[in-house]
Amino acid sequence: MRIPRARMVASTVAATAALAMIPAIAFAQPSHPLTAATSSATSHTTSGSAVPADSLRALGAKVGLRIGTAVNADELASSSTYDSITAQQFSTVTAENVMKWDTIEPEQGQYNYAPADKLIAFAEAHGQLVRGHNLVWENQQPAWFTAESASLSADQVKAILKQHVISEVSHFKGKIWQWDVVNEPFNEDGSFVNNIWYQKLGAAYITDAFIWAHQADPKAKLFLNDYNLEYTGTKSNAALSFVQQLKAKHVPINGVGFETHLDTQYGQPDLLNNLQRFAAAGFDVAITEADVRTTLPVTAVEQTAQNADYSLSLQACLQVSRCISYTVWGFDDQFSWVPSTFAGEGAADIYNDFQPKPQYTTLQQDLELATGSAARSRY
Ligand code: 9MR
Repeated sequence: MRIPRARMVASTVAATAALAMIPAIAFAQPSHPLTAATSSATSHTTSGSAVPADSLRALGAKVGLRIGTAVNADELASSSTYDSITAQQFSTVTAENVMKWDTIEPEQGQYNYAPADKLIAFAEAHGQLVRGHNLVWENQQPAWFTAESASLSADQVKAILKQHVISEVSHFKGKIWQWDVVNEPFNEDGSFVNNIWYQKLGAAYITDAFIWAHQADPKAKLFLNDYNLEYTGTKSNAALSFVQQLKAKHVPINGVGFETHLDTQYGQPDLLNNLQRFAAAGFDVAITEADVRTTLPVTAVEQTAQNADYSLSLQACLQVSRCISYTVWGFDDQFSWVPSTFAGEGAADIYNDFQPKPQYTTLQQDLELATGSAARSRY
């Protein structure tokens, strides 16, 4: 699923050509009132539970950076330890799965918002902002759609996509800080993923999704989210070129999410350079799915490499004022997506069995060191 750097090849033709068809539409770039509303909740969450002064969220608040986690809805509903770590350590949460389309609309026209609504209620109770993940992706589509999609006309596919985006964004209107509107649209060679949306609609599906999301919640920050943008190369070059062209056409895109699923065997990315160049182009940026997997069992050498990768990603974000959140893709190895995807790899998270690992201490220390520098306005 994550593709080694060595396999990347060059071609950005499709990404560039597709933009020629985008109409010019004027949209304001919104800020979000939720940001200011919860910015001072550092010693207590709004529900009154204590936030330790040395927690990631409290230390992040001191330097103006929200620290987040993806949340497993089943654990949130069943484990008080999971809940208290989520509340105490993080100031933003992302639904790991329950805002994806297959959960939201399991039968056409029948909506299942309850699991995501519970997460939002949890976030509101604990003074956290919510990253909405995600609206348009080739994975985790409902079975009713995948069963019929190939036989649908372009107009039918477009109507279904519009209905989905507008329905979901409208339901959560005012409650989402950042939306991952389009998820993982690029191949490693810079071309567009040939998903059903691209097959039927071309790259216009991306433009339309941002426009519809903005219409449904004009104050949400709208993101394009992808992996391997951390590395300077064909994929990140194509993504930068594409989002710049969207912005030039006044398509309402605010930010770019860098997933940052790292693996010690592939070496370190030049993430800082990439955050900087997207920020310089006028985009908010965010680390949206950080984890660092390695081959099991973890040796001392690999542990050191994992710590270094976490440190690199956090420090890169800290150095870019438009990097508005640093989110780990789950905090505990018990619930990580990694072992079932990469045989023999794991230990990617900052806790195991609800105990903080050296990776946690690394993030904590980096945030503590950063408190010596001036807090930024992004919080
Ligand atoms: O962590 C998610 C896992 O529980 C799901 O089974 C998987 C299905 O596609 O998606 C995982 O999350 C992905 C995220 O939504 C997008 N970026 C890659 C993440 C890891 O695969």
